[in-house]
Amino acid sequence: MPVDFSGTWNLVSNDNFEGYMVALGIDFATRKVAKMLKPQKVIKQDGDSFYIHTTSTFRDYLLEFKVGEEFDEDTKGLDNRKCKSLVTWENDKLVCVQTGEKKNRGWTHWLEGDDLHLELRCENQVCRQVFKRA
Ligand code: VLP
Repeated sequence: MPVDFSGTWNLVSNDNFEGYMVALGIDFATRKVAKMLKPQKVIKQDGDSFYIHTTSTFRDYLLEFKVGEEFDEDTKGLDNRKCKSLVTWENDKLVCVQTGEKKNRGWTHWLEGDDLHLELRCENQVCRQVFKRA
C-alpha cells in the first residue's frame, strides 16, 4: 500500500467547480446550491479497498471500489449517469477513469503535505479541490 488516504477531510478550496459542473450538464439552480457547499469526505482504505463518502447538507455520494477492478458506477444524485469506472495506482496517486457518455471523465486523488487533493476532470474542464483533516 503506497499511501493511506483514510480519514475525515473538509473541503478548503474548489477551483473551477462551476466549469466541471457545466461540463457534466448540471442545471443552473443545482449549480447555484452546489457551489456554496463545503463537502466533507470520509475515506476508509483497507489496502486496495476503498470507501469514499462525500457528504454535504444538500446531497451525498458513496463510492466503494477495489483498485484494479472495473465496476459499474451510477452517479445518482450527481449527474445521474452510468459509467464503467476503473481506479488504478499511478505511483502514489489514485487515478479513476470513468468511461461513458462524457469524454475524458475521471478524477485523481493524492496527498501533499497534510492535504488531500482531488482533481476532477470532464471533457475540457478540470476542477481542483483541496481538503484538510477535520
Ligand atoms: C454534481 C457534481 C452536488 C453537483 C451536484 C450535486 C456530493 C472522488 C470522487 C468519489 C467525486 C465527487 C464528485 C462531485 C461532483 C459534483 C453534491 C456535492 C456533494 O468524488 O473522491 O466519488 O466524484
